[in-house]
Amino acid sequence: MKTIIFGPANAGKTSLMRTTCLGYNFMKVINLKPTRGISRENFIFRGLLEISVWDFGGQKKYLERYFSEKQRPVIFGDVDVAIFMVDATRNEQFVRDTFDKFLEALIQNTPKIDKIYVLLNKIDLEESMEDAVFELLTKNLDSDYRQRCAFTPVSVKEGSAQHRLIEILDFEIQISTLSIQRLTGIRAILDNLKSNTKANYLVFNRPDGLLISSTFGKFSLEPLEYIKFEIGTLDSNLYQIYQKVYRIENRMSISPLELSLIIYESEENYVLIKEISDKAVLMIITNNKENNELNSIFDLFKSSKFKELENALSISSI
Ligand SMILES: Nc1nc2c(ncn2[C@@H]2O[C@H](COP(=O)(O)OP(=O)(O)OP(=O)(O)O)[C@@H](O)[C@H]2O)c(=O)[nH]1
Ligand SMILES: [Mg+2]
Repeated sequence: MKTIIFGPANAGKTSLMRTTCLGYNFMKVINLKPTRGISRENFIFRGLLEISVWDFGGQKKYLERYFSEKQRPVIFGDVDVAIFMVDATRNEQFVRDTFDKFLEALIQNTPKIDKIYVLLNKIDLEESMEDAVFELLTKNLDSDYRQRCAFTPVSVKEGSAQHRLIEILDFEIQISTLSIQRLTGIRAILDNLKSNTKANYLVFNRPDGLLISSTFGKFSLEPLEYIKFEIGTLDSNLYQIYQKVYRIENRMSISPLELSLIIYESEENYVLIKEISDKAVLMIITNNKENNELNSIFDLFKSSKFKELENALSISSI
């Protein structure tokens, strides 16, 4: 699914892409360099939808190239999701000119595109003039173009831009038959696991950290829609220590992948975190603290149902 994130320099396009699709936090993208030309990356969004994100460097020298006769069809053809992003602190005619050229090139090369998402970013800043920028972009805009555009004031820093992008891509999941088939398969396995153990199961995708499916219902259900499992939780020096202990005991070394289960304990239940290959993380919340509940979960890891879950998740990453 071709997803383009277009707009003038410094709008926050790369920051949005990295924080949403790679699960980075804002601090990690604060020192990004301007994107040089086009950067294309493939992701499996939410473990369900294959997306190819085209992130465009917005400096003037690149913009001219994108609109050239030669590049237009390649760049603006066959677009599935179109996002135009601007820095809402910049109320400049140049931004409008770029928007006009963008709309024209997009609609000419992908006439069927019926939603164009326009993000007015950086509203966390005091200098943000999102209302004026909205005026700038919509004044005397062709009514057909206007109808296709959905404007949203957002902030990558505060997270609302990521929520908007997730909402946009979740909508695409819901209209993709293949994604829905994958989802139905995974959900059926989780429900089956639950019926054997009473625990609740949640599967999170790597690397975006978003929920793929759970025994609580739809992934887009509040309050789980935007929740992110921070994979970093599993990264610690545990493996190093473990390896040293192994050496003391003169045993063969073991790969970090085989250290893949963490158990937390609360007053009322256990929370188990298990890595499923490098594609997903399974969280299990037990219903009680009885030993046989834990034992049946351990049995499950060795069972064919668990293999089925692994397979279902790896199929979703082809
Ligand atoms: N305050 C604030 N700063 C932001 C926000 N989003 C991005 N930035 C900052 O804006 C700067 C530019 O962000 P980028 O993501 O590199 O912008 P870009 O649109 O990819 O820029 P080009 O690649 O040159 O086209 C970075 O310093 C970001 O940290 C936001 O919501 N609020
Ligand atoms: Mg960039």
